[in-house]
Formats: sequence, C-alpha cells, structure tokens
Amino acid sequence: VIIVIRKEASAEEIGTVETTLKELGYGVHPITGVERTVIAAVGAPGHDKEDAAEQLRALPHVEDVIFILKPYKFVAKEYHPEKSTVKVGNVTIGGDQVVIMAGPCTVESREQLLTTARAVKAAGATILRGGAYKPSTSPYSFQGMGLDGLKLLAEAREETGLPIITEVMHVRHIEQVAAYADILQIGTRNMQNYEILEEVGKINKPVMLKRGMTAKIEEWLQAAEYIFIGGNKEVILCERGVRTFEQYTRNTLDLSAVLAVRELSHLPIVVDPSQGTGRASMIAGMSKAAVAVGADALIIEVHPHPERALKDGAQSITIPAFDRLMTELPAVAQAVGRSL
Ligand SMILES: [Mn+2]
Repeated sequence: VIIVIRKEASAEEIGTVETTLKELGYGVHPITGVERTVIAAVGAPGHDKEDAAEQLRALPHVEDVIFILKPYKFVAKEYHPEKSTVKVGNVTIGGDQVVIMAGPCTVESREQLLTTARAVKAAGATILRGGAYKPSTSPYSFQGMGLDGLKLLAEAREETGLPIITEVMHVRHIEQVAAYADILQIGTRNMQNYEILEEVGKINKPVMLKRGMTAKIEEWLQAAEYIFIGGNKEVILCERGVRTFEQYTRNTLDLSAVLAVRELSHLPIVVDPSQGTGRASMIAGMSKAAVAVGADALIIEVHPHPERALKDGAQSITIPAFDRLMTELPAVAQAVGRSL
C-alpha cells in the first residue's frame, strides 16, 4: 500500500503516522520528497483489503491510499501512471526525444577518449559513456583505468559539454564515482547486489540499472525498488540482453522487455545493442528496432579503432559507422512519434 501524506504535515506528524502503521503490523518504507512524503506500507497479515483501506484512510494527515498488489510499489505504474523522466544537464531521458549515449566500452587513453567524445558529439550523441572500473569475467583481462579514467571522462565532459555515464562496481567506489559521473551505471552482475542498490539509493545522482543477465523483469523492477526506497527516484532501466541457449550472439537482446517495462512501470528504459548482441554488424539494426519498439535511449559502444580496443572491440562500431547510424535513426524515431 502506498500512503500519500498531506503536504502540510510536519515531520513529527509523519512520524506519528509511521508509528501507527507499525503498530498495525505494516513494514514501513517512507520516501521524503521535495513536494510531499509518501510511505510504502507492506504486509499487515490478516488484514482484509477493505478493512485496511478504511483504517488507513482514517489516519490523520493521510491524503490518499493506493493499493499496489505487486512485489514492487514505487516503481509500479499504479504509483505513477505517467512516464517519469530523468534530467541530466539539459538532456531529458524518458521524454519525446530519444537520447543517444555513446562512447568507448572502456576509457583507454586521453586520445582514445577525446577522439571518440568529439566524434559522437558531432554526430548527435548527447551523453558520453565510458568505463573506468570494468567488471571482467576473467581476472586476467583489463580492469579499467580507475580514478585516472574518471578524470579523463571529466576532461572530456569539460571539452564537449556531454554529461557522462560510467559504472560503479563496488560500494567503496560509490562516493568517488559519484563525484565525477553524471549518471551512475549499475552493471548486470550487480543488479542484485542489494548493498550497492541501497547505497546508490542514498545519493543525489541518476542511476542506470542494467538488467541482470538471467533476471526476470519482476526481479529487475524489485531491484529498482531498492534504489527508490532509499530516496533516489532518478532511476533508469537498461535492457542489455539476457542469457539463452543461443551462442551466435553474445546475449539475446530482449526488446519485448521495453514493452513489458512500459506496461508495468513508469521508469525510462534504455537499450544496449552492443552488449545485447556482441556483434558490431548487428548494432545498427538492433538500434533501429529498439527505437521502433519505444526505447527512451540507446547506449552504444563506439571506438576509433575497434580492432585495437582493449575491451569489447567486437561489439564496438567505428566512428563512420556511428555517423551513418545517426543519420538513419531520426526517420525511425519520427515513425513512432519521437524525435532524435
Ligand atoms: Mn563493454
């Protein structure tokens, strides 16, 4: 149950509502917003829905009581029927305009990053991606430049004006990454790392939550709920492909997840055709398909020399290929009532 508290209620009065809810047997998760406070009250066994509703509506300072019979509440469409948007600088994710995030998989050098940043900006990308801390399946492969990579990303933002998105892998890095990044990315391996989710819930920066490679959509939305409960409502989802029996592609890009998320939630959704396919040859096609199905943004790996990339070269497109894609996407966006 979501309990909407009246605007004029004081902190003390809100505390009284919380205490009463606990006495009634509910688990209590308040979110204090700028405008008003809402409380997710979960549980209360033995309560008939009608009785509970009457009881809750009778509480002082309660404006509305919304029943959500899903394992997630705040990220559910029932809680917020309109699509929510996340603003980063002057870029809006989840609005009419489809946002393009592009850049190298991993920051490798100043030259590699700045060359790519300038090129993707010139082609029309509005957010720069780049990994500083890289999760790797193999402990022997490149693990990223760390803090030096973050500094290079900040330099690229300074020069191009593009906000940056980069991954945070460990709780101990959150503060450092948040000091540089405009959007924090939670990778597929950490989607169910509840410690990280709780911590990024407390920060004041947007978070892009990638779908776990074997996660059901419901589990993914529950993971997003963790961030929301912490008080951070700037959550973006990212479909990056799931693991199936197929091996020709690195993952199976689940574009139906865009529609599923749209049906179930108000959160903006990004599609990653690079990780989703693992093949540079498929990125343009899947990018167009993602825009056609209604993705709010794409995140694309671009490298000046994919054959020399330290990571994910096979799924990175060249600058000319990215330029071409950016001339083809507006027509697709327009066909589905969006712009680019
Ligand atoms: Mn990558």
